[in-house]
Amino acid sequence: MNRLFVALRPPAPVRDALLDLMDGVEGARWQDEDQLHLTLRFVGEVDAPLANDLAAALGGINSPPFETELAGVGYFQRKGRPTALWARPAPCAPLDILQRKVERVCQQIGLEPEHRKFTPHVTLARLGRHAGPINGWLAEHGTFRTGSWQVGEFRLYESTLNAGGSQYDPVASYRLQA
Ligand code: 3AM
Repeated sequence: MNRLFVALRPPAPVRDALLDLMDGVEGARWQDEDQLHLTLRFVGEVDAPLANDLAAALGGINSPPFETELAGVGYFQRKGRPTALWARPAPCAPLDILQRKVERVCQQIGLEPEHRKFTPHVTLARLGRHAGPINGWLAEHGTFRTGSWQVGEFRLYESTLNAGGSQYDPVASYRLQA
């Protein structure tokens, strides 16, 4: 079985800007540079034939390159407790269109539809039960903005769960073309 997801990989200068945000919350498990990504679709565990179908079907997506930027930070919470810190893209119609194309392909090959609303973000940290307060961090980085970059490809990633965190390995890249 392969645990897969489809994502964008921010370019190096953007990753550097994200790494600069990774301080100031006690107990936060900050992501490593090589973990940084913007998930378009979490696929989950699929067997090898389905993984191959997905890899091939993603190659059929036709979408032009587009510009995007990250603007703002925030957090996810569960039962009133913050669980993750993230940076989010500014509203970006081409990003939403690409996400919908990826979703359509996933359904065409037989995956269950993703019903949760697409909330584009780049996870910066996971927060356990004993993490410190995040209000200061949120206030400090409220005006975070990367400047825009061109998205020229998206990737299929394999996720491996290790004791120390998740390892994300790109298994295929798909060039966006006008
Ligand atoms: O893009 P982020 O870092 O927010 O949390 C996992 C990570 O999200 C998420 O998929 C991304 C790559 O692993 N993920 C893991 N299990 C998931 C699940 N069961 C999940 N997303 C939705 N459902």
